[in-house]
Amino acid sequence: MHLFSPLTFLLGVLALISYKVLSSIREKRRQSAEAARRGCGPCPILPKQDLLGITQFRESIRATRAERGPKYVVEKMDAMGKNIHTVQVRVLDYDLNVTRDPENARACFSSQSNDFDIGVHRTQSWKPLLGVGIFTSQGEAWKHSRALVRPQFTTQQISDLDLAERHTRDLTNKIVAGADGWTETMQLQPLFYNFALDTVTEFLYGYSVHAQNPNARAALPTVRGMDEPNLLELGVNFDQGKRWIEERGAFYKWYWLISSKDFDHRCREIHKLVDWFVQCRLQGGDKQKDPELADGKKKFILLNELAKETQNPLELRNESLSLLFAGRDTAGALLGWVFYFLARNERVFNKLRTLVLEQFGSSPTSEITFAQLKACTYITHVINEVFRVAAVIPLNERVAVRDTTLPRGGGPDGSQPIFIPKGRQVLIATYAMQHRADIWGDDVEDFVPERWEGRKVGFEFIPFGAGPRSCLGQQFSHTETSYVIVRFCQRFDRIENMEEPGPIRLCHAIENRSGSGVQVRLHEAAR
Ligand code: HEM
Ligand SMILES: *[C@@H]1O[C@H](CO)[C@@H](O)[C@H](O)[C@H]1NC(C)=O
Ligand SMILES: *[C@@H]1O[C@H](CO)[C@@H](O)[C@H](O)[C@H]1NC(C)=O
Ligand SMILES: CC(=O)N[C@H]1CO[C@H](CO)[C@@H](O)[C@@H]1O
Repeated sequence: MHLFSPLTFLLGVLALISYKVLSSIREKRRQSAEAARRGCGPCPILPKQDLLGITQFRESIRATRAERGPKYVVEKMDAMGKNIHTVQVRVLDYDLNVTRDPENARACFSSQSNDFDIGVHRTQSWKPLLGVGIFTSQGEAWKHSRALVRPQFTTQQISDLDLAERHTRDLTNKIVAGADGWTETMQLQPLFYNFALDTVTEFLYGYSVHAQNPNARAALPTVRGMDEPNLLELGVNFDQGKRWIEERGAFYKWYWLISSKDFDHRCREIHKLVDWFVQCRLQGGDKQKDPELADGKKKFILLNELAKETQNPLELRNESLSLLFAGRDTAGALLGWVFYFLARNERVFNKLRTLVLEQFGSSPTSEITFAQLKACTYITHVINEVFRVAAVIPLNERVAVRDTTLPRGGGPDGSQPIFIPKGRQVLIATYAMQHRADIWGDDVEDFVPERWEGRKVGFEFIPFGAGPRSCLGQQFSHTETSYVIVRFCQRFDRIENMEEPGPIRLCHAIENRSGSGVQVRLHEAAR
């Protein structure tokens, strides 16, 4: 007997469709009643070129591939009006709100608001690689992770300049000048990614993968039940794994359409390697000695501190992977952008170099202290300006965990609040916010570190996020970046852009780097 004849099937489908339509109408009604009750005004909607919103979807993917994704967002908003800062976008049947209004960003991020959390799409697209850790969890699970990880980022632990010194030395050793003092034309970007990977793996696990200098790698201890890992593969597997995650992220709620054997393979390999670090720690107990420590100083290793709190190998894997992910490519991309702009702004480079030599001396082996790095405000202004113009993370997101409002963007002049129903995703377009002439002035597109003198910033500049989920690695990355800047300025007195002129290419992954890398040649200072 057939339980489902074609007719019952058809009736079933019809019933389902009418149910969907009805409940969607009911939900729309509920939302407008709720919006009216809260005194919300309507918010501008990006004009749809077609009924389904397919054009929008195609356009945005095309802009991303052409390495101008963040600029595309600015243009779309400008096209609706220079003073329109919050819009609604419809991608297929998925509604999004996009904002470049600092007040709305404040509402999404600030600790007063419990109405927003990170979206479930982020968790779902990243989970196969990262597991569930501080970067991917929500609600109570996130609170647990944050409480576990946060104490490890105290000033004393992140100001270990020895770590920065050793890896910066490996970095500058890669740069060799000829007889006339000039290097060949070089691509700096991969060097910075390797530098960042080396630093963060040593900080987290106590073992650098030494991507910059494989000869420096010491023999690894034996770990019962595990093969010796190939540390060098970590960077490659991470890059490839991340490409899959990006792909999944770009498909919003259809992330699950993207899956592949290669992705599974990358995840497995990464987990195997991290599990080796974890087992090494768990089996070695407190007696685990770090093989790279020569001078008897006790080195801070984040995994060791976590292991005092939990012995669950999966938790140790998940939490440390979140940190590896958060800390590697962001730091590499930032360094790339710093030298991208220095190579194009001779005045800024010369001023920076003069100040660095004044404060740190001209010898590339001079001692550098944490206090000195903090005191050199021009370095901070340069880094801020790099963040502003290039936006290492050009887009952030939050999802409403309950019906709520954003304070601005509604009504004819955009001054009324707007209604955000539970589950709605809000994209916070940080790049767009940092390119608003009404906030930054008419020279908004120029690279001018001086604009930071005496400037107080609010939510219009949040390169590290803000509020309860703000970046834990901010100080760590500032120290690392400043350190590299100082050593470069001491060693080189000129940096020349070797790339053909052309528009800035914003290769937007999760973090964003220059699409054409950083092609320069450097001139060694005379000694
Ligand atoms: C240039 C370097 C960096 C940039 C631009 C950056 C940016 C960010 C941003 C924007 C967020 C917030 C994400 C959100 O709102 O959902 C974040 C979170 C985070 N970052 Fe960074 N980051 C950098 C370096 C680092 C480093 C070096 C580490 C660690 C070693 C790190 C660890 C974290 C962690 C753990 C979080 C998650 C915090 C939470 O959700 O509670 N970051 N970062
Ligand atoms: C977001 O979109 C909804 C409709 O999908 C609209 O009612 C609301 O006003 C928009 N809010 C923002 C912040 O754009
Ligand atoms: C770690 O992440 C994996 C997914 O990769 C998940 O199955 C597991 O439950 C997580 N474990 C802990 C303790 O966080
Ligand atoms: C780290 C890095 O550069 N990631 C990716 C940036 O985006 C390009 C193109 O989408 C990828 O090729 C990179 O792997």
